[in-house]
Amino acid sequence: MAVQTAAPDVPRGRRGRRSADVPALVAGARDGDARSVARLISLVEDASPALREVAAALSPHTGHAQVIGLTGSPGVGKSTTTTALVRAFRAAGKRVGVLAVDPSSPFSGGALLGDRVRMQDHAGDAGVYIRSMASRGHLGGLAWATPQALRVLDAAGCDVVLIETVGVGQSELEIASLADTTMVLVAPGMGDGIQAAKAGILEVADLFVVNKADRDGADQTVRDLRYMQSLGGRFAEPGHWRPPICRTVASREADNGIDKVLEKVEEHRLWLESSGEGQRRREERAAREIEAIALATLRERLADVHGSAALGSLAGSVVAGETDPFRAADELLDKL
Ligand SMILES: Nc1nc2c(ncn2[C@@H]2O[C@H](COP(=O)(O)OP(=O)(O)OP(=O)(O)O)[C@@H](O)[C@H]2O)c(=O)[nH]1
Ligand SMILES: [Mg+2]
Repeated sequence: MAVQTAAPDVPRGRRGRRSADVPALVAGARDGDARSVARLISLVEDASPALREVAAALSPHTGHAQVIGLTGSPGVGKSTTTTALVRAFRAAGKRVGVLAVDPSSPFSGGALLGDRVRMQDHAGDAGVYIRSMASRGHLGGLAWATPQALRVLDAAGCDVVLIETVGVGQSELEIASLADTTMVLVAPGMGDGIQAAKAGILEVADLFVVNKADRDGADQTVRDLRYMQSLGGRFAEPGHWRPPICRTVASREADNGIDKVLEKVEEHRLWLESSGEGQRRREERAAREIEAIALATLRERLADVHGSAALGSLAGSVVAGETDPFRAADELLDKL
């Protein structure tokens, strides 16, 4: 893939102040220029003034990528599995984007740095784009920034985008819900199955992957998952997708079970298409995105000088008993 553009890269920390040549960046990204992709992601995740222009320029080129989410407890093997999947998709000639999202980490080092090191496998391959995202510094949070980064990778021509996120709480579930297909990884002996059920992760799984199947207890973990599935859930409805359970040893180069995972992902993709569920999920995703943007905009307006002055005077009226907080809220919304 030719490296094409000469778009200037703005140093982090001063982003957004210098104006970006958005059309050139989008053209560069579509030509596979990694620096243009990086710059576009920075512009969207930092909510730069160019954000709207970027979003408008990207939208005609989106809707192509197959989005696959990987979630699970820390250390279960998400990055290793991601690396194995990237290898498999590359072997099939696909362009691949990877978003490694770490909602729990306020720092940019630690686990993410580890991810980057392991991902060096793919360094220098122009058909792979890898980006780590941590919660620090994002105006609207990761739940807001991740779909925007996804759009950039989609528009840049990625056939597949893999999103890795640690499964520990609600925001991860939101991020997982960005995916067309969500894989929940568990490992033997980690008590993951039970934890997963608690976290509601069972509900988001389209596919279970019992990784580290080379360890003792893999059979038991599979049985635990089957048992939990037998208790019901959305997949108990007729015609609904029943999440298959695959075993992998992601750390092995060959005979690692990844082929089976890919097979199941493809089956799920076909089911999404034939059942209409794929379209439904994409629309729901877009609806949430619109809602998040609208709410962020409202919050911004509330915080600006005009909004906070109005809020202050209404608060006075409520304290004085001249109005109630519900009427005051209506008035505030009218003023905005
Ligand atoms: N025995 C065995 N070890 C594995 C397997 N897959 C991954 N590992 C090892 O497990 C450790 C954690 O793997 P990662 O891929 O970093 O796990 P992760 O889920 O991405 O971890 P975090 O991003 O920190 O949550 C590494 O030392 C891997 O080499 C496997 O199938 N079998
Ligand atoms: Mg990882």
